[in-house]
Amino acid sequence: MAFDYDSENIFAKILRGEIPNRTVYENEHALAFEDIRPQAPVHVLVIPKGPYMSLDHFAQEASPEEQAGFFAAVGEVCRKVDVSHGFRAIANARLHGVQDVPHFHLHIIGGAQLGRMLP
Ligand code: IU
Repeated sequence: MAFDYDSENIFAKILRGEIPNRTVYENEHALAFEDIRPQAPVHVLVIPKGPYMSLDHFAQEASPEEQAGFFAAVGEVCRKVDVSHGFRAIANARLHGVQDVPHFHLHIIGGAQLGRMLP
């Protein structure tokens, strides 16, 4: 499918420094920050710095360097926050995935026992 990135989305504004965020970790290719409406004691969003709207867009079109930088950031976030007992990583995509912000983000959720998602 053709991906149509909207550069006025809120995470693009965060990346441009137009809106503040509570940064957990940053490298050349990714930014990780605290979710403003945390669903658990740990709720961090990791986003690529490039204009990718969803996980499939990022996986199909980001360069190997961007993808490596993104996953390095995920690793650093997991080192920094308390997810020693485990966590959940979620990427909602588009309409059926109930994605609200159209810039790819991985939710890292943990710090407490989570409920089972799938039967
Ligand atoms: P979703 O995966 O697109 O459905 O989730 C978007 C998340 O972005 C959601 O958890 C919001 O609380 C979060 N968020 C944020 O951290 N800062 C913002 O300014 C906005 C949304 I708007």
